[in-house]
Amino acid sequence: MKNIKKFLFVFLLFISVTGTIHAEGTLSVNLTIRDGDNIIFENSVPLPAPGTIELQGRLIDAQSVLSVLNDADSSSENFAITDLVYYESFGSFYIKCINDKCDNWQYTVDDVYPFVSVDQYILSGGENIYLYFGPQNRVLVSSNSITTEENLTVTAEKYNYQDNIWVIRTGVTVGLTQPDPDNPWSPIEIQTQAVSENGQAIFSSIPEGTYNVGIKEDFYFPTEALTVVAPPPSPTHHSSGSYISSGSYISTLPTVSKTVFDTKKAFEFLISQQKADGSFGEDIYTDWATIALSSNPDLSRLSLDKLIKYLSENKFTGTLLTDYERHVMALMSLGLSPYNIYPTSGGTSNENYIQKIVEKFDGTQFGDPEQINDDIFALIVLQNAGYSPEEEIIKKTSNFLISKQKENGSWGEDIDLTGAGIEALFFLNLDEQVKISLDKAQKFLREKEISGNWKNISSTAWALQGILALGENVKDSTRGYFGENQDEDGSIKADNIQNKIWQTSYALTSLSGKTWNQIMQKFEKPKFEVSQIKTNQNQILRSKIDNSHEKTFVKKIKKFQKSAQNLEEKKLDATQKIIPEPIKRQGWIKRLINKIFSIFS
Ligand SMILES: [Ca+2]
Repeated sequence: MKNIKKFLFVFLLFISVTGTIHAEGTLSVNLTIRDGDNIIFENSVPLPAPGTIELQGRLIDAQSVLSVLNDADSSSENFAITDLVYYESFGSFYIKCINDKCDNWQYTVDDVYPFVSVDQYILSGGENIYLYFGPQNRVLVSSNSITTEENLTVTAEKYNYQDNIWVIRTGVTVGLTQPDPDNPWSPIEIQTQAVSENGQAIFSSIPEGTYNVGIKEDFYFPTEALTVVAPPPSPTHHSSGSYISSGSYISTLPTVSKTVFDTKKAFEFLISQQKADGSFGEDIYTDWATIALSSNPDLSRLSLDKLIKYLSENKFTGTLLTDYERHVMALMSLGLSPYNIYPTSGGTSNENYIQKIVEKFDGTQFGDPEQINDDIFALIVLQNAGYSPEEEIIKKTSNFLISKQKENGSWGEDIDLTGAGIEALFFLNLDEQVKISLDKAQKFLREKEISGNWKNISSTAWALQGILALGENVKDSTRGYFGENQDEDGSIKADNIQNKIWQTSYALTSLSGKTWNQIMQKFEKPKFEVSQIKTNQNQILRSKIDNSHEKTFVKKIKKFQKSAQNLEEKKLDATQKIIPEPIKRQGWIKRLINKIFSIFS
């Protein structure tokens, strides 16, 4: 009781002090009212004296937000509260319309969304009040209508009302819901997923039906509608829209009949070309076919098993940096480690491919300073191999890539590279500079698009990689384009069988709706540790390695190299196991670790 009295005393003192200040005419609040691009009011408004005012026959606090708004309304010609509604059930006023905009006004005080209505938030002077029209948060869906075979990318965003832009929202869960007939206030969650640090969640294999897509934390309000239908059953369908170069959709009447690409038949063609040893001929064809087949394991399980065997047992013969990068993409698509830490028995391919690639970094860029494709694919590979956006090698390479971007947004005026470049940089899109680069590149691709394609199969496939990375879906017109170029045997038409394999692989990969990054499995940087040791000597070696610090590492390794060689000679059964964990130290220590492993190979 004593405390309450004390509080009341302080409170009354506070009121009397603030009242005094007001009497001297010094108290005011800042008010900004925004409707999209337009600031319709921005000024300081005097805080009325304590007391009450009458609105619609009701008394409200003269120092409430509503009272201040009412004063601003009276003093400004730019805005007017055109519909103010009182709800008996809540005992509160609600600003329904300002000017001609209704039902979606939000307000903040000092950048906080109050939990009380505008007539019940009492001001004390000096506050910044912001009133804006439109939702506080939103979700974007890559399409409102997809088939069960397509992915749905959902992006969570929040409105930055001070700058009138939408920014990524993280830390929330996206849900696909359906109404619960027994409980109108709580929908049934069909699928949920936390958003990534890019504010995105990707859903696949969504059953046929209609859904509302929203944010769990917002109690699924507002939502986007989603319809999921079965894939078109007949070989023909009608185009429902086309893209114009300005980047916006225009509706066209469903008059153009196009051939749909037959995915199953294309897979059957590709699988039919697999050789007895599991390969598809030369490395380049094998690698691209591997990525394509990995995009849909359900249709190519046996084929993938043969590829795993082939790639585990046959030495890679590539020489160029880009050969290695492409090959690693294939390995990772199959779930084989690019650090090659689990060589299969009798295998010869126990090579650390990531090391091979990283060695080609010259401090600024990868490989040839005149080329950017080697940099693009280095970024694509490394982001799936445990490298984070914060690492110097990633930052420098992305800076190099951005420095090579043309004014028109392309890389090398080239559609293919621009598509791949978007995919390489997208994971860094929290960076402002990268965001701008991605926007420019996206604009370039849109400008070059002709009715859903980019002139030829490979350019269309690579452009799509960029488009998919940005969270968009493959359009019907694009599927139609691939369909028009499909041969009777299921392949993409080409002048020889190798090119058929190559082009069909490109087509299948991009039409899967998955990016290379999504097809590739993720690997962490390994920390090398020898385990499952069966001999005393190995136990000693292991404990020495484990206990050694970096400073004394070299010495210890040299010391134990000899005994390790002995082990090899004796062909003891030493197996190795890697515990994935980031390695911060690079360079010499990595080479050293490799040396240790070459001992056991
Ligand atoms: Ca380069």
